[in-house]
Amino acid sequence: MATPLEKWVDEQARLTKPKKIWWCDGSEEEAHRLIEIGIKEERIAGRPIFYELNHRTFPNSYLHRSHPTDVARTEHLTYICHPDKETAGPNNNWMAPKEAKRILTKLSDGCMRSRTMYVLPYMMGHPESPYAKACVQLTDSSYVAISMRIMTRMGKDLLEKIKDSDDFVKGLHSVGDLDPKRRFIIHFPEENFVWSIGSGYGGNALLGKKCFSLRIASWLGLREGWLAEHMVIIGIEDPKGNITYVTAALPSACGKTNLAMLESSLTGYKVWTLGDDIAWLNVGPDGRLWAINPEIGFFGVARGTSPKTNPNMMKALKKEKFYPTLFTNTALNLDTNEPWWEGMDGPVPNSIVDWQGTPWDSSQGTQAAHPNSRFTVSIYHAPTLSSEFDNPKGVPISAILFGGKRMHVKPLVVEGFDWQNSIFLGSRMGSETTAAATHEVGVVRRDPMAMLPFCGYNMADYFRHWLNIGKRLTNPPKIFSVNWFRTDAQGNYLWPGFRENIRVLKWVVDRVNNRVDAARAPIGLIPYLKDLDLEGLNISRENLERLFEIDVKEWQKEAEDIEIFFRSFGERMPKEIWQELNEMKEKLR
Ligand code: SAT
Ligand code: MN
Repeated sequence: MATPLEKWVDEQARLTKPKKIWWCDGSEEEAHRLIEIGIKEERIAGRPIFYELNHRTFPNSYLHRSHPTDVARTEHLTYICHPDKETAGPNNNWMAPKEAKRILTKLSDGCMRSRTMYVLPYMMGHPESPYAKACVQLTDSSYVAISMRIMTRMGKDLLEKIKDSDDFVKGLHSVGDLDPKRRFIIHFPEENFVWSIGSGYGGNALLGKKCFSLRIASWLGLREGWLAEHMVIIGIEDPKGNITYVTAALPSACGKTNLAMLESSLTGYKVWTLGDDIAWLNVGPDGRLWAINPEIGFFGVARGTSPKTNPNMMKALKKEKFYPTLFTNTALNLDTNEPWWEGMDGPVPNSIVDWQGTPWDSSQGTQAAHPNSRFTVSIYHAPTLSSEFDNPKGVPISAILFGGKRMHVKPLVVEGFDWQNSIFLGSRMGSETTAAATHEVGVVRRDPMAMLPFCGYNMADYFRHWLNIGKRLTNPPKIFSVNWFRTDAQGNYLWPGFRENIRVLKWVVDRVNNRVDAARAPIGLIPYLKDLDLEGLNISRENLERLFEIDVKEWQKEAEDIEIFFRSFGERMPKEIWQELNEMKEKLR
């Protein structure tokens, strides 16, 4: 008798019509075989899936070049198909589930013809964690199969676990013909099912990542009483050896990976890495908030990564390793056969092809590496990996940071007055858009808790859920907003960022431990400058004051913009959040 999994795979195969079905076991030999096939046999739009890179300097690393129109998440083609539109909310695209299935069925008919369907059994979360979820993705891309092996706990032992049960998260993925007109990333939260066609790009195609671990998981979290968040998880060790665990939500391509692996500029302080993208947060029996990272890899932005901005990542990328590491849409140094990107240290190499394989030189005025070029690398290669990473219980969180990229308006760091005010602080976040999704880059949009593209239901209900979680926390984390990106009148960054961000983290830890006071401003609590450790940092008093300046006129405009956003949620918006906005406006008067 066929198991529910076998039946499901069979049904999908009858629709998509692959030439063969390959049940992946997650082994190292299999990964090598898949890469070999990707180099020698498999083709997408006529080109190989992988190119071998210089294994002396970048051990076990491969380059992947995507279709030129398939370089980022496509939010306008991403849908959340709850039975009713209201549940999806104004923050999501919506279609009736039946209609979505009709469209997808048509597009998927025979979409894997002459291709292999890979069956990927994987776990999000440590297998011994009560929060872990069993998942199976089908895909016709070896790039996706290898990426999923790096990013998730993949293996055939999971098939043993699933056995006769129907309780696993399903993902059906095909690159289709890569035509954006026939591209859809569609979620069926009621069925724990994601169906994606027409893209091979990370966030559109690695269905365990944004699709399941954020969009579907956030919906599960609402019903089961937990949170799935777009957050870094780190441990901050102080000179006495005490470790404070912190999560930080920042929109895509705003420096989460650099923060997760921060190399401290303050002696005695050290940052330990637990995750760079996704945190699942649960209320523990002790009344604290506990975090696990459901992933085991990084899918980070390559451009700008260097020994200066992220020395620990450079070490991870060059480490001798068993897991493969993938580089996607970086440029290639033809002399050395190494990946290259703008912002990597050292002189521009002589002989370069760009992210599409076309000869390139810097006088062209074009970009060699795509702005959203990426690496996919195992977290076990991070020299900063926390010893708690594989603890199925996770780590207790003492502080949460909500961030965004704002050239103006927002101070370096602000603390919420209390839980309710802090949820307002998270919900009012805005950020300049980046190349991680296909849209105009650099315009400010509201991005509450950095979850706008990832919340799998109505965000008004999401704010309510955060408020409710707070009621169950007897020992809640303190909540802060951060902004590393404020500029002066000439557009120069006021704050050096990167390793110097430890100075902000240190203040956060001091606040958590009630070691320092803070000043009450209309928008929250801000540091007294004397409490910031600026030892050895070359920053003018003027710049420092600018970093914390609260311009009442700018903030009144900000409040208007926040209000317009909140209004889009109508009656569903929690009155507590309105109350906080009104109080802030009052204080700004
Ligand atoms: O492509 S992903 O969505 O996985 C990365 C990101 O945009 O955060
Ligand atoms: Mn992300």
